[in-house]
Amino acid sequence: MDPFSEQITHYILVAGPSGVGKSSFVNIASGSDLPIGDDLNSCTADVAVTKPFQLSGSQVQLIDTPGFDDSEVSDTDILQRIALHLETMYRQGCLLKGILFLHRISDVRATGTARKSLRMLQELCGDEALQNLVLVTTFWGNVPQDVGEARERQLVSEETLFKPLLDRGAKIRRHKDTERSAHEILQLLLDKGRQRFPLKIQKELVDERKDILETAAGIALDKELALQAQQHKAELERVKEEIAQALAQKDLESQRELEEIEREYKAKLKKAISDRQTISTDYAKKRAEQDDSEREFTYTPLQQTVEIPPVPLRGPQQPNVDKKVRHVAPFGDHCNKFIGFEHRSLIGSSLPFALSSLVYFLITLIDW
Ligand SMILES: Nc1nc2c(ncn2[C@@H]2O[C@H](COP(=O)(O)OP(=O)(O)O)[C@@H](O)[C@H]2O)c(=O)[nH]1
Ligand SMILES: [Mg+2]
Repeated sequence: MDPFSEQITHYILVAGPSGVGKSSFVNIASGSDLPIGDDLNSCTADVAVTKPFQLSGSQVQLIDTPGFDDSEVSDTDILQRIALHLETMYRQGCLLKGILFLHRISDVRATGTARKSLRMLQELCGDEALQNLVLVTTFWGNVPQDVGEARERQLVSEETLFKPLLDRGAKIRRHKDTERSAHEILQLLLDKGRQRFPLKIQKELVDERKDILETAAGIALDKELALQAQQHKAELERVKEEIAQALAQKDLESQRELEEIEREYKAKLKKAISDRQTISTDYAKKRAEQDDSEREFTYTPLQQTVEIPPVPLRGPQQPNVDKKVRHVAPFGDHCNKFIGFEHRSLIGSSLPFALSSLVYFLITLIDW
């Protein structure tokens, strides 16, 4: 039994790829007015928290997140934004009551993006928190019922889709795009006996003081970026060959078009390489900026107040070391872990990553 379940706000994270209906779900459930896909500047580029609302005697706030496939914002940026929010929340003594992962049943088959989002979710959550995960299928109105049901059967039985999550305690529900349906889904997570767990990334960043690139989600994303860089390089090689052919045939028009494509691939490759190199320092910078500014959102203060030392240092961006964070923590064990902070420099955990990134960069340059 969760001893704090009666007194606090229940925070529920809503995740999934772009366009699956996360912001729509959040709006319909909470009466909020977050921008959705049809609006101008549609995408939820940042994490957004709704105002509190009441649901069957509980106070709830939903946390809307951007998808790992935003056309404007890179995956590394998305990971940093979500991680920073989760880290801040944990430092402020709050645990999520649950997580929703939305999936569009109208998709003919699970896209690469859906699979990537699911992988990232697993790395962010870890196994324990999967007990508080609901996999929510949306867009049921866009498919015949029997087709939707067949796709649902595939989702629950496939090892690379929902099966491993369901095996570890996650649930699956259909969202009918109504307030009632959204509330029924949330209700599943609000059960008073349901224990709250820290997410894996929260424990990694706060308790274990890992660099973001050392976290399971950071490692998964790094692999993804390495793969992307490899693909861009292969594409670049192919375009170079085509340019050579166009030159030999004196086909000026094709040559110009191909050179334009070549420039695009070069830019993509450069971005994939630099994203891998800068994720740690960018995250430290974002964290320091947040500490130095008024926080956009503060999680509900809980019972016990303790002083904790500031965020541990990593990389060259050094937050103000004298600053004390006023921290309110409800869960004894974690409070004790918070108190044990000390600073670490780049020569702790980040050096191997910095070196491997440098080597990778040099190899890529030579190849290129
Ligand atoms: N047909 C249908 N459309 C939906 C549903 N949920 C969201 N939409 C639409 O899908 C688009 C993207 O929704 P949005 O909530 O912004 O998705 P997000 O990117 O995951 O936050 C918008 O045009 C919504 O109106 C649903 O359950 N059924
Ligand atoms: Mg959205």
